[in-house]
Amino acid sequence: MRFEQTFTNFLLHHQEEHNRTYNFLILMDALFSAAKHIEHYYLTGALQGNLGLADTVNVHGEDVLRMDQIAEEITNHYLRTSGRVIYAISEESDEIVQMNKENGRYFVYFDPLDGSSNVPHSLPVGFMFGIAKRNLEGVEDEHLRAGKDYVASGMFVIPTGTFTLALKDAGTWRFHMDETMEFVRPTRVFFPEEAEWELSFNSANRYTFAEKVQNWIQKNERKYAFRYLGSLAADFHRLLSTGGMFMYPAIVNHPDPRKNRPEGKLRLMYEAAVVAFMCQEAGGAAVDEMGRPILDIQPNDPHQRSALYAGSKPLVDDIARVLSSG
Ligand code: AHM
Ligand code: MG
Repeated sequence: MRFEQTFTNFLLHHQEEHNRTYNFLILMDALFSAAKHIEHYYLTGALQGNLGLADTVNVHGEDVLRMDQIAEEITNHYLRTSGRVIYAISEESDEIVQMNKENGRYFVYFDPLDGSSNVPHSLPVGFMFGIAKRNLEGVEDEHLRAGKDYVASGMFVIPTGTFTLALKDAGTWRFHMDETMEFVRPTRVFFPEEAEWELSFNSANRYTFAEKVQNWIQKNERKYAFRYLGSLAADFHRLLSTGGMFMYPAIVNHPDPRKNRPEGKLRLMYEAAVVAFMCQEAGGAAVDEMGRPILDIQPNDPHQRSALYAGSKPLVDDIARVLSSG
């Protein structure tokens, strides 16, 4: 018979090797329970009528889908009952979601269903999260953490049964769901050397990007294949295997100036920094519209946005030089 190493076994060994507690395992168990339930509701969503609108708008003024609400409720339930979370920040909640102020150990920043335009089609979406730990040496002031202070970040690509987790100073790892819905076969991932690198961005927006970004695209795009699913987790999942660069630049030249997004579209704490942390642990890099490392950006607002350029280091370094030049 052939047996696969389970995620729990992998993490148990990791924690013991580094003389850590089992609290992180309990937190991960909560995230797995949430992901499996979201996966179930998504797989059955078309037949149950759960892939449509919920008749409300979120904190960002965007239409909320029924699945957004379901995924949010599920995740908050499992995080809260784990007893390990001080508070959570979710794309779907304006307010910080208070959980266990006294005895919690972690802060969790999450987007339970990222890539909303794919939902009506049952195509891949992401459940993305970043995790930071409370100050164990002194008073905890509960400030918003920059990506460099995360201890882990990860993403489930739903409903594909794949999961990727980056652990601080211990790599980015990929897992697959087996026939019992267990995540198994830890496989370390690194961005590959240039071979079949891909570029991934919404090409319909290209004339709305800053001129220097448009010039960079024009100069470089013919060297690479182009892929875009419109779901950050799914697009980034693919890039981790092929190498290349995902971009969501600032929108600064829209013909309708009201539609400009000079600060970018993606959310820093539970989208951009989550990807940037996985990039770093896989040997890649991620920067914002100024060419600054995403992991260095100190959030002032839980729902702050950022432009994102993430992927293979030589490509990201190249565009960072362009972005940071006058
Ligand atoms: P969402 O949180 O509303 O789903 O938006 C985030 C998503 C990302 O997953 C994806 O990379 C991007 O927005 C797609 O945007 P666009 O449709 O403008 O290409
Ligand atoms: Mg999102």
